[in-house]
Amino acid sequence: MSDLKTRFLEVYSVLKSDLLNDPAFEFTDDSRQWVERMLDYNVPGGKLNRGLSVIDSYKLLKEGKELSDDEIVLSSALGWCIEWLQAYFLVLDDIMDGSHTRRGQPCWFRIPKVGMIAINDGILLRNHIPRILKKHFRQKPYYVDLLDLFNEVEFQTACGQMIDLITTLVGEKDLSKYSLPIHRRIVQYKTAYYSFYLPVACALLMAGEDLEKHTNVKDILIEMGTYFQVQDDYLDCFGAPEVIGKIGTDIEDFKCSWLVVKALELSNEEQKKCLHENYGKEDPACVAKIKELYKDLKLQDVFAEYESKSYEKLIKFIEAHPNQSVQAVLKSFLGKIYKRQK
Ligand code: GPP
Ligand code: MG
Ligand code: MG
Ligand code: MG
Repeated sequence: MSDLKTRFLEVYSVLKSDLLNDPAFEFTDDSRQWVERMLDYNVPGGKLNRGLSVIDSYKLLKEGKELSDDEIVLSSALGWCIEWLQAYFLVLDDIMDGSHTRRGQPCWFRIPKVGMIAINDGILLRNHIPRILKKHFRQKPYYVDLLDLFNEVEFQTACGQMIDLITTLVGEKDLSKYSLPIHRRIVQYKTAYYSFYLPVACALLMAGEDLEKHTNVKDILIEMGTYFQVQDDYLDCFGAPEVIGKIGTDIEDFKCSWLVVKALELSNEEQKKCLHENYGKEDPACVAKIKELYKDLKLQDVFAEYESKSYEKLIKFIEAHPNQSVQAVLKSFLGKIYKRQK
């Protein structure tokens, strides 16, 4: 394991212990145990790309200079705030999507003793973020900007989640309303801001930068986040569950996924009929028919083409950026997700 990742994981234990001893609440042994188990189950088990990106980006912005202990702890704490945000979103998203597994284990709400307590656990995870920020950043000149950034991004994500959910109502009446522009709008809001813009924006704030001056960086990151969610949509159907750690539900859930939009674009009348008859049904036979159709339409090849085109386009955008360290930040991020299998 790289040294920074080890340091990053050490900071998790410190943050957890602070939260479990938060003087604003009189913990009992039971409540402390509940929170500890809930955190260990939901926060650290992912790829940690978003969290680690804060440290990586901050280091690159400092032109690769060795970071002081204090800088490592602070950038890790910000990285963990994003991982906490992600845990909060995922706990609730899995309830809304009726998912079964996440990160190779049952979704938190599927644990018999948890059930709908998971909703409150989601709220708790969300409330831990300002507590971490207060403890570590209250005295910093960029504290208000950090709080504002997390608020803005959370709002955008919740709006994205809303349109992800209500679009299925429109689709239920008429699947042919699903289109690439609608898909783009959903994924930009539900995924790109918190997964791509937020980590880099945190690093920029820590480095004393003014976010208003970095709108071009934001545009590139939103583009990258869109590409990332297309990958997520693709893996939902074509990924190996043991590798991605989750079983896809987009077909059953009638989602406006990149795959169904492409399928609608490429289908003849008969294939469209098959889509209309089988998309959005729980019945495994219907799901199998949709997957068959996706294969007949060679969506794997269509995706591979999209993937390499997106990569080329993003590299061009990045290389047009005037600042070399910003270019390095963006390229490092892109390198982590290009052709990902999970
Ligand atoms: C990913 O969508 C989007 C989120 C996890 C944001 C959720 C936002 C909330 C306000 C709860 P997805 O459902 O495609 O992700 P996955 O495939 O991982 O379930
Ligand atoms: Mg989901
Ligand atoms: Mg979802
Ligand atoms: Mg998905």
